[in-house]
Amino acid sequence: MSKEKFTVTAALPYANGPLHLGHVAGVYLPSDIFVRFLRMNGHDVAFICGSDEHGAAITLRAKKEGITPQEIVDKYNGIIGKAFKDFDISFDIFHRTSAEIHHETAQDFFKVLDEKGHFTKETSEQYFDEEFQQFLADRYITGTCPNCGHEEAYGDQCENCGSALSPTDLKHPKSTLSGKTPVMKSTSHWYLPMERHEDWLKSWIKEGKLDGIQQHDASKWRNQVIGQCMSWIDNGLRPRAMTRDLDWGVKVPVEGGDGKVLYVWLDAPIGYISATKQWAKDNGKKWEDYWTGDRKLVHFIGKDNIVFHAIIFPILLKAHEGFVLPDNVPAYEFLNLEGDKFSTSRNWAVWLHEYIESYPDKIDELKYTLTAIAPETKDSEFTWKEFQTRVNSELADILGNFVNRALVLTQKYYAGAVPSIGTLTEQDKEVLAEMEAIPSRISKLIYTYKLREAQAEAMNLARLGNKYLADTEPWKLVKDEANAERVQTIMNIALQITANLSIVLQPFLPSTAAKLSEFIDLKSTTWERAGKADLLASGHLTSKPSILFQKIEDELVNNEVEKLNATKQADSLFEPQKDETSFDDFMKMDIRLGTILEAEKVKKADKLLKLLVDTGLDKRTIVSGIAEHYTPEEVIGKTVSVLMNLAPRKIRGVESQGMILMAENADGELSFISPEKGFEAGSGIR
Ligand code: B3M
Ligand code: ZN
Repeated sequence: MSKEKFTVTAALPYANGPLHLGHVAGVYLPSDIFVRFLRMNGHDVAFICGSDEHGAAITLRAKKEGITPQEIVDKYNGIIGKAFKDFDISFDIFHRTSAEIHHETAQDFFKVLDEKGHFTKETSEQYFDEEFQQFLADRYITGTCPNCGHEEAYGDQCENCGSALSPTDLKHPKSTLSGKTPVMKSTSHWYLPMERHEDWLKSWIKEGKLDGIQQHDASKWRNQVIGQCMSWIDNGLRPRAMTRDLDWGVKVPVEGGDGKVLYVWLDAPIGYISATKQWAKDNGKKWEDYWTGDRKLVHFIGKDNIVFHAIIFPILLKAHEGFVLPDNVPAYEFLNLEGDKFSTSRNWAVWLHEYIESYPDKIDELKYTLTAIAPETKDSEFTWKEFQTRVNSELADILGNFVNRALVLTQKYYAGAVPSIGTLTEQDKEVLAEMEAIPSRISKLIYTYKLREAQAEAMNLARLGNKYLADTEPWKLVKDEANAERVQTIMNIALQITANLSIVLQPFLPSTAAKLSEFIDLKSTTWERAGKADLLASGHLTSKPSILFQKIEDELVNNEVEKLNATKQADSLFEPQKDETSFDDFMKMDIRLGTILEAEKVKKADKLLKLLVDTGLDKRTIVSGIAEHYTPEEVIGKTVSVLMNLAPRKIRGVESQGMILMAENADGELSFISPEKGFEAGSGIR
């Protein structure tokens, strides 16, 4: 293939949580394989990523953790960035959308579209939370998905069925701020009238054509990508708001934009451009070269991001003018984990950074497994058992075994020097022909985004070598001096296969491939050389190998599965552990023992008791929701735990000055938390 220019992007992860294996298998690993392969083939590539630091995903998380959005994005940008580095994902840049250069780029982009008349300004009724006096961004509204009935769909999409939604599509909408049903209130926003773009989008997506000119090879687009786009378009494109009433994000840079920010799905994809600018600046390049001309722009994403990358972003790029449109949008389906969906809130996940911490020397083992099961065309599943099988019976027993045999025998017979090749048998010729054919099969698969099959094809070369040695049994032949030349030929071929492996495995298992090249001292490992039978000259010195893959013990599998099951059990009986709090925050709570002096029912409130409590400092009134569990008589005289400095609240007209702390078991029964020794009221609790 002639040398081409690629700009490859991997979806910008939200900086609102760590990465799990689903993200890795469906975006970051495949894009990395693709890019490594392109680089080995001498193409001009920029590999772009960064964290997506705006949008409600961030502010919601900040609220949950009780810290500022800036603290949230700093924290997760750090965790995610480090995990990518440790996992050896070879981005040219991992940038962030909170950067100054991004805000400028996104604002300029918006201004250009506005000036060119690509937006309409419309006033509409939007959901508003009256208790919080705030318009609700899509993510702040949950409700029932009209398509699949999932009860916790978000206002912009349903994570269960993947469909894109608008807040008003949801049945039984609820504000995630107050938990209440929001009301409608009017606000004005900039809209992208997507329906204006319907005609060209259709032919561009389906046939790759724009104004009759071929832009991309639509046969390389995945069916589900074209399918999802077409169903969106066929349902009728509508104007979509490109601004939001929020204070976290890129400020709307034109008149009337006060208090509004750019819609995160306008802001984030422009992050690819601003990241390219930063990278170009750092490396003395021109960023425009990476977004114009005969560049192939490729977006690796998860299936829930399809419409944003294959419809909305292309509309924006084209409307702005001067940008290439995507050449392909390889989207991945979802990865499940041990029979269930990955879930951050239920902690049903294998977190990448935790995996790396536990198994720092098993990076390629995970890469191999994730590529082998990648959800390319349908959802797939990760299990620890399968991980073990893939590592033990494929990596260790086939690849590791073959390489070890080839190199150890070479040490033993020839003190590490590559023997010369003699007369070839039919079998030798077949093996060499197969070795020669494999790299072009891999290429074809990678250029059509079939990375799973491509890796299997690379492993076939190890299988071929392993079988070749098992069939020819040089260790038996060597016992008879008369076979000396035959053994040399066999070992030469085995070593050429090893050398080829160090090339074809490189995109998939970079560190293993590097070890292989080191064992055989192979300097040039460009793809061009793959398939050749003369990669190692006779007399060339190889060295003693170390073990490439340790077998995975049952214990590891059992531990990991147990760890997951423990979260499930905890999940079913009790609430999951809350997010970390600081010692200082804890010390702000004033908790003491108090003795209940008087108790009476609150009128017309079945659940409430009004208590008079001696706290050691004073006697105060506290209203407590325990009336369904205790009668007034039962509680008088009890010494219990009291949260003293909770802001006073009026409950049913009675001011409550604190809170009685209660334990609640799995059946929902309540119990006071009373001292085990007879301590008096006023004793502090820490
Ligand atoms: N952060 C959504 C996601 O992580 C979003 C991708 C942005 S790509 C420009 O699923
Ligand atoms: Zn749904």
